[in-house]
Amino acid sequence: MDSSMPSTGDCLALYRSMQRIRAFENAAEAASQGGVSAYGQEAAGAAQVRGPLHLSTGQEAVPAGVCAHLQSSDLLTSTHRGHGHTLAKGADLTRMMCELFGKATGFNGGKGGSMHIADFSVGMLGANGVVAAGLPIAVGAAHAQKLQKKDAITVCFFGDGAINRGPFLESLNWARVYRLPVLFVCEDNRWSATTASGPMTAGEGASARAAAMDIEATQVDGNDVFAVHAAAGQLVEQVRGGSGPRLLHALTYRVKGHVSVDPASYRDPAELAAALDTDPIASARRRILAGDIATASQLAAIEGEALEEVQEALRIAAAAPWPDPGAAYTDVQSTGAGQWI
Ligand SMILES: Cc1ncc(C[n+]2csc(CCOP(=O)(O)OP(=O)(O)O)c2C)c(N)n1
Repeated sequence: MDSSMPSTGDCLALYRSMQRIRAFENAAEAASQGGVSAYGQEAAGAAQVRGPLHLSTGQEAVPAGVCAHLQSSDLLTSTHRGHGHTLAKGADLTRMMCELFGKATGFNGGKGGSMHIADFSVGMLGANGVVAAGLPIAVGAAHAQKLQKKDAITVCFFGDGAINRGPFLESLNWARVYRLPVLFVCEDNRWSATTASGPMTAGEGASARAAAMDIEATQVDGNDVFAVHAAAGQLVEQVRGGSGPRLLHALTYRVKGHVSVDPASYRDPAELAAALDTDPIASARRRILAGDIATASQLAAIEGEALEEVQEALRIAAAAPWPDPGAAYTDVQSTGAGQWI
């Protein structure tokens, strides 16, 4: 077996994790268009998911490889592109689909949608529509873990665009000064909405900025799930052991547009074509087969299970009840009184 690969069980678990994320997002995208999924299954009727979705297609190896090392007591903050983080952290796939459908059985009772999904029961503290806003939340959570002398750690996902915002600097500084148990994970997909990140970023990017604050950083091919798994394993172990913060800089690529309704006509088709050659699921499949770790039919079965699970989630979400109209007046804060209603 290729020595850079983990055990058979871990290889297949990573493959399954990526397939579940891909299947979920393909189905959610189809449901948002009222169309047909990439697999030919009908998402009946008009759009069942209202509003555009930020899809992480092509980036699945990063959450799969990192979250494989986490327990449900560990905490995680996410971004606007958070379906993969949420699933890899162990949140319920069907409840996430219900949330996208706006149904009462969703994680936020249908009020949050894709960009506000949270599941505290598995340590998923929330997606976040504000770029870089997850960083200070993660650092606060990690500070609480340290004060409470917990073994748990916090993982903080953010994009390459987020490193050009102030909260990145503030959060890394605070985490280093207090030696907090936090792993920062930069998912560098080379784009910040419609702007290429490279020309907008001074210096060498996330790893160099971490180094400037005395935070050890590792750069990894974020489309190689086995490399992400190995690198994240080392960093998680260090952070759990009391090293203080670490940063993982994962180089990947955003295959779809910024949102599901964005055709991304601003980018060079050759760039996309090159990126598709390094698709993390196809690459993992090739390596698993070449290493005789599993057969093609075993991998097909894993993919089939993921597709079935998602189809069942679509059925449940479609049949689930809408929130009671009265619920619109709950979970709101009276700004004058500072009280939750
Ligand atoms: C503070 C803030 N500024 C601008 C936006 C608009 N916006 C949403 S996503 C995005 C790009 C973020 O790029 P990156 O952090 O690399 O994440 P990616 O979308 O590539 O996953 C921008 C500018 C926002 N949501 N929040």
